[in-house]
Amino acid sequence: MKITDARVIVTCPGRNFVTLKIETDQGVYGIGDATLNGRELAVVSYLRDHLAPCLIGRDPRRIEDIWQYGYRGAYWRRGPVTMAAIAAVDTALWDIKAKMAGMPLYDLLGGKSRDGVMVYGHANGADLEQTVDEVGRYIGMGYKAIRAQSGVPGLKDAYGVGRGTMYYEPADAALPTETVWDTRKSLNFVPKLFEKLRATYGFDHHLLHDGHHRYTPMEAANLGKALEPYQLFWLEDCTPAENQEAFKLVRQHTTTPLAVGEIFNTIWDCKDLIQNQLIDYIRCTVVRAGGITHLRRIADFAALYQVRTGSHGATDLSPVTMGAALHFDTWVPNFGIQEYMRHTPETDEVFPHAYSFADGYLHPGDAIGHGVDIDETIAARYPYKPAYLPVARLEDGTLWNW
Ligand code: CS2
Ligand code: MG
Repeated sequence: MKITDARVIVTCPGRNFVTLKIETDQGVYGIGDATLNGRELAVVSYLRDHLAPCLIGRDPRRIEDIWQYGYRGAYWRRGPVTMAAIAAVDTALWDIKAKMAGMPLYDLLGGKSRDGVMVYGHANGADLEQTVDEVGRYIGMGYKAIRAQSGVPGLKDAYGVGRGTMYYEPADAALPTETVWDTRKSLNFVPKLFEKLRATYGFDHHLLHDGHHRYTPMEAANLGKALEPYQLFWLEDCTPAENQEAFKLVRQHTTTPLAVGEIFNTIWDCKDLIQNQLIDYIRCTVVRAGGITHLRRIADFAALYQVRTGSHGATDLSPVTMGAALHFDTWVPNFGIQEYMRHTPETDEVFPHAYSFADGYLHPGDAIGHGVDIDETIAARYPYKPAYLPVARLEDGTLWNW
């Protein structure tokens, strides 16, 4: 069996997606996601100009060997561009293997560990009242877990506050939008939001919050402590994690569960966090962290330390990543939760998929492979459009973490 073609498809049904389609001499093809929000074309070139030509003629059944070829073989290891390209190849190859076996991918991975994948949705509002109402709306839709982000009094454009209600999309301009951040105002406000949420809806639902890397370790410790009475499912990205040791300080001060990992690319980015039990949830997902092959390695390592998974699932992860992640989530023993930000109907039309939402759970469906395809005719109607994530500055103009 041989790979005959590896083609990159770029489409922008409201936001940019980069998709790899690998074809074989046996007529079976596989699909992988390679989208890197705001830096899409770098991965297009990596795949089209560098990795795809090396795949032609290889045996697609040798997934592990091809993964190692992409990782060790480049000499230049890791990084978001390389790992997104490797992920796309790996995801497409698992799709092919599962189709060859005539199985849904979760069966090939080891079979179902659960009946449904608990997801969390995004409730966000311009202010406290609107956010409280939004959480109520998500509860009404059947969600068991809800992330709450709100506009902060005195701050324009706080992180996570969308323009619409269902389809929040931060990459909103042809050049980065500039937003303003002030930690003091946020620290003063966020505990009040969760106090109100618990007073309104009680303690039956899981509530989550994303700090989006904006706090220093001591500020994060302070926030975690202040949120303890409201029993969050997790506090996400409370501080940047390039220095994994930073989480030690946060951990010493709070029992609020900690989650991190959406911008990690390999097991090396989370090795110390996991083995020192400094986090509770590891949020790496398929496209960012080298595909199913590498994500499985991370999850198995995390299981030794009772760290559970919590795959990133924002709209910049295409339905292909969502489908693959759901098969992974259905199998992985140490599953925690899956993020679920809905794609627009235009995106769903470009990527026909077998997964579906019911009662707070996503189900991968029983299609063979990972169950997500790309309709190239519809995709061609939406050409690439430059779009960047915003940047954040402190009130005095200092560039901060968005
Ligand atoms: C966020 C993302 O989903 C999340 O938790 O942190 O929305 C993130 O901002 C985007 O994926 C960036 O592309
Ligand atoms: Mg996040």
